[in-house]
Amino acid sequence: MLRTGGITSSRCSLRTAEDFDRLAGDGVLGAVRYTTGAGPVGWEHGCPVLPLHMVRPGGPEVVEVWAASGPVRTGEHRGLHYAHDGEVLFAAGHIGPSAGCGEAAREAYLAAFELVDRLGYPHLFRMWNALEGITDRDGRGTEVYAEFCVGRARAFEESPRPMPAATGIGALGGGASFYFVAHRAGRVVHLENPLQVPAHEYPRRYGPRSPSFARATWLEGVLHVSGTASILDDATVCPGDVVRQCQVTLANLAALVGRDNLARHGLPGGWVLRDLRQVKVYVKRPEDVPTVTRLCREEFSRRAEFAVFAVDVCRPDLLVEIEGIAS
Ligand code: 3EB
Repeated sequence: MLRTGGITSSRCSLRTAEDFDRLAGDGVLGAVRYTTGAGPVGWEHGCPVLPLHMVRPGGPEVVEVWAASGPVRTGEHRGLHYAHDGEVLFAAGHIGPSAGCGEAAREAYLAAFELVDRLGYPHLFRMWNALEGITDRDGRGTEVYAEFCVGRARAFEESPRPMPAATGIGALGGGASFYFVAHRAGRVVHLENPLQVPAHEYPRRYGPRSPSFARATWLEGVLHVSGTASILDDATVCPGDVVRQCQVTLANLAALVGRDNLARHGLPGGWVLRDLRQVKVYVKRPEDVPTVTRLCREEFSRRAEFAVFAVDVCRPDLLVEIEGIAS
């Protein structure tokens, strides 16, 4: 059964496809299928479900399920499918083809901002962006990810608000999609990492507009950790070396979730890597999956929910990206 406790217990869990189908929508706010093909956002058992093409043929589908804490209301708004329960709003949308997705990303983000404002869930606390061909270049040499960052930055400029924790990651198909969760009333604090330049302050050499996200977002005792990679200050370190990139990434995560960094942001408590209760790992080269899995297994708890996807990462020289939830 899904736990549908208050906001202090995290609402999101990783399930098998069979497990999710068995729920038949009971207690579900929304879900994301990390699956073998792309498709439109749809309704399943009355819940919004976003398919992301992240799994290769024959691989197991993973379903990220967001639990509802009470009666759910659903709707559609400018291409977004959403559900809310009075505490949390879950919404997902297909941005469109990823080549030249800047303007579509701007519109999708502005639609998202309008939705959270209108429904009264102003505290965006976590966003995910999946981009097919994320490191591909268009006819004029502009990278898909750079183009996406331009549109997203414009939306935050036109409708200013704090930037939440996020993931920006490759997908095997399906163009550009995104999903997010927003909270009605809880205390939300966005965190940076002392070992990294804030992403929104990255210098121009990484793209005309820097990425709009925080390194983590704390919501009432739950820490949502952004996709984290082998970046120190703003630079990729250990290019070509997946073991060392994984170690740097783990050290970045430890610094981000640790007591010192929480205190720096005026927050109580703190965590070590073994405390993370959910971990999602993205590995650029499929052949590196066993190595990265082994290194992660040594650091994270056996009890943590754990999923690994072989998909591209946003910089050509980044081999691994890891996100998670601590509570
Ligand atoms: C980085 O730290 C690695 O563009 O939303 C991580 C998390 C990354 C989110 C995003 C990108 C994003 O810059 C990439």
